[in-house]
Amino acid sequence: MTGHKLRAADLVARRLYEAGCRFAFGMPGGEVLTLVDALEAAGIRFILAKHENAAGFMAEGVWQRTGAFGILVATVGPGVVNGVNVIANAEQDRVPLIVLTGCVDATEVLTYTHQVLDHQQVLRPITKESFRLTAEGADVIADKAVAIATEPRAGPVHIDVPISVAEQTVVPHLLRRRPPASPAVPAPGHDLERARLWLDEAERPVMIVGLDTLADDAGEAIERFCEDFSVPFLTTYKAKGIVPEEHPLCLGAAGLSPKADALLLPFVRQADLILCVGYDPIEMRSGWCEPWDPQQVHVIDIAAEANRHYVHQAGINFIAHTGKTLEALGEGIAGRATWPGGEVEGLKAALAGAFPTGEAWGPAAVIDTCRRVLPKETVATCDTGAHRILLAQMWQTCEPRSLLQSTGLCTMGCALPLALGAQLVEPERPVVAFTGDAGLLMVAGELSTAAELGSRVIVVVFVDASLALIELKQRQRQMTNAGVDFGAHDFAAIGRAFGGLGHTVRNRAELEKALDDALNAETFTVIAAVIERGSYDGRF
Ligand SMILES: Cc1ncc(C[n+]2csc(CCOP(=O)(O)OP(=O)(O)O)c2C)c(N)n1
Repeated sequence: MTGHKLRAADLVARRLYEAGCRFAFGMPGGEVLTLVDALEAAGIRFILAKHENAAGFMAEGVWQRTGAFGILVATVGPGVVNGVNVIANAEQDRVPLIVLTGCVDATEVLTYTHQVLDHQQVLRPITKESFRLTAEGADVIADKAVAIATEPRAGPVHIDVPISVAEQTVVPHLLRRRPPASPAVPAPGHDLERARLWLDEAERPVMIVGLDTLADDAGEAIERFCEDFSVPFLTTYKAKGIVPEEHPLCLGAAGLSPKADALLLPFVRQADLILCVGYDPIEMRSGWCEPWDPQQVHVIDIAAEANRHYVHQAGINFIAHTGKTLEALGEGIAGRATWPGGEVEGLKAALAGAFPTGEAWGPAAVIDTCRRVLPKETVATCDTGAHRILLAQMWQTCEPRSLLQSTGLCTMGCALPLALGAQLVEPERPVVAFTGDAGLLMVAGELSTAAELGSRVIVVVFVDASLALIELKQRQRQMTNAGVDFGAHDFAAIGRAFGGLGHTVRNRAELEKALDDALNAETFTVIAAVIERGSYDGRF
């Protein structure tokens, strides 16, 4: 198909629009102005963030809630390197992200050095692919970038766009489009038959559900399989809610909590069949390294990619769609009662006891109060730190992608921008960002973006004037207190300074009132929940 000529930047923008994108985030410099112009012309709204890193998390928030991958725009030199953290996050957290950067033309670079660095060399180790746009190849590069970013496991793809190439006009090659691949299912044969036999024999099966299942939309298949074969399941933090967590077979989430691991790992080690379903161990801490002996127990691994991590091993590995594979495994096999000693009920009771909700005040009381007051359909985001470990264990979700966080890279500074992205595409849904005080200080400038977007995000800050998680580790190692405590600031006033509401709360009743006000507010709200230093001790 031929057509009239377009700028190369327009071809990229049109492909991204065709793929469903309606928002791009970033901070422009002169080198990306043509790109911004092309995105807007294609129907993709460009939103100015106050830091490229936050821009990338806003893009992720949009993707998590709409399925349309995000776009990060960064300008030459400082703009690109400011985005490194969120691009690495997209790679480790399996987030599809198109990174558009502006660069100086190859010929100019021969006699010009200001701000010039090799963007591709910086970003290659943390992207699935890095392209340098050519005018004639613009359409194909855009299509390849979309395909590579979105195919499992998803991740970031970089397109470096030389200034003059963006402007060059070319005829599009619209026929060079690659449709997404059909889901893979296990081929009939020895492995499938053996796996079915193991399922048929299992008396103590357990399932570990991970993030590939989100991409596969496998929630219903998992729920049916677990019910049919009485399989208790635990999830990683990212997979929380893939089956509503109130399900009687749900053992909650595993990830960063030693307390939870101390209960979950021994249970998993008692199993006679372990089903790893879309389980990507990048989310897990060291307790989950070689947690079982595959010679001693039947382990079936169903994942989007071959096991190159060697964090655990399985007797049978399927690289396939998780939901379809469970269907193939279970076909024609009769279910049976499992775990005859009441181990599942015992474990659930022990887990509930490990994370009590009854304290008068403190971080667990903040989480418990928020969970009770905020509507069930609330989307929550969470930053990195002590508060997240507790929250990821305590915050029950009833749908997938409703607790957003950085679980692979585990970076600070993600909760507020993730929430802004999520709220942008679902303005009617309550969105709450939980963050430590240091994490909020990293991205406080985005409260300005919250105001500009008219966002009604609720930001709950755990204020203890401390890097609680690191302070705890320092103390546990009997080291001198150094570099982990900082000033107590008036976060409510900071919220008000940016045009939102601000509340400081010191007990459950004040928090309830502040949440009620926030739910009815026309602006964003910052709720500063003041807790004691050291109040996470023994909590997770
Ligand atoms: C960008 C980044 N820098 C440093 C760290 C290491 N780190 C992990 S948790 C943490 C403390 C966070 O403090 P705060 O936001 O106050 O949360 P809290 O631990 O008090 O809940 C730090 C510094 C990180 N994960 N990410």
